[in-house]
Amino acid sequence: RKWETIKTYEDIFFDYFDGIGKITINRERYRNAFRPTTVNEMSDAFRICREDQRINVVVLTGAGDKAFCSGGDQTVKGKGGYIDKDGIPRLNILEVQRQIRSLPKPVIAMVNGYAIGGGHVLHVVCDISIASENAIFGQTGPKVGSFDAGLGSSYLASIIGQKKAREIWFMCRQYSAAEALEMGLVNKVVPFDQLEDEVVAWAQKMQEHSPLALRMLKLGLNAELDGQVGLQEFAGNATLLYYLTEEAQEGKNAFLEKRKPDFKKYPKFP
Ligand code: 2NE
Repeated sequence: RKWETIKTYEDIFFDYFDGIGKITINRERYRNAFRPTTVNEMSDAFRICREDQRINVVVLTGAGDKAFCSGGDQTVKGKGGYIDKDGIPRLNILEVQRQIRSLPKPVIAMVNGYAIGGGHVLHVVCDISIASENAIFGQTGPKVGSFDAGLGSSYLASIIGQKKAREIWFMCRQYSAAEALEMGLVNKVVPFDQLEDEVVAWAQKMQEHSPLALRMLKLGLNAELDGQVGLQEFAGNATLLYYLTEEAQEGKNAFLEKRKPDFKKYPKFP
């Protein structure tokens, strides 16, 4: 399989193959921990994934065979957040979480090792998680002076249940891929050397299906949990579909032609 580079960055790889955009955190030295630069680059790549007409499915992973992502880079954690070259503390990973959630295309976490801390949250917010047998899952926040009480907790609880989510956060234990599968935290576990093949097969299967149908399903599943913001996203997509109708075109055309619109001629769908 030949991945072609979409864009070159400092901390991530961003590649394309057969309708798939693959974002790889490339900081093996730190178990693929993210610093603000990493996060800015991920954010840029996710924005491109949203716009690029060739990309139907996005894959998020980490470089090497040890870690998917070990969360925020503790070596640059200062007062108020993670500090980058500009000296300003940031927690910009939350923006990437929101990007993954609202991206109108499926996002698959290809979990190739440790998914820990903020790295665990990243796989949680992806639509699908496929893990290798050596993957290990867990939160460490309360042990290292941090927490993610947002999607990292509430969405986690909606996936695996309140008791288990509280256990994961309060105990800060590590869980095997088999345990993750058992609790519904991942969709499938495969041997490490089959991981990418499996993920690509899932991505190809999804690409046989209607992109608009997948898009509306993702947004509907989000909307159930996301309150007014979920409704706003869902409604935005309903507007998109409405703009494709003759009925909506009539409104705009009548305005431009300075006449009264005639909406009566369009079919009603009971
Ligand atoms: C990931 C884990 C369990 C791996 O353990 P192991 O034994 O395989 O590797 P080791 O030796 O711990 O790590 C290898 C090198 O990577 C660095 C280590 O310090 C070590 O460096 P050297 O000793 O060789 O110099 N490294 C690993 N993770 C790092 C990190 N996150 N930041 C900086 N350097 C890191 C084990 O390494 C581990 O437990 N890592 C820390 C996990 C963690 O606590 N992450 C932060 C959670 S908080 C968070 O991510 C967060 C949040 O809570 C809310 C919002 C945003 C972020």
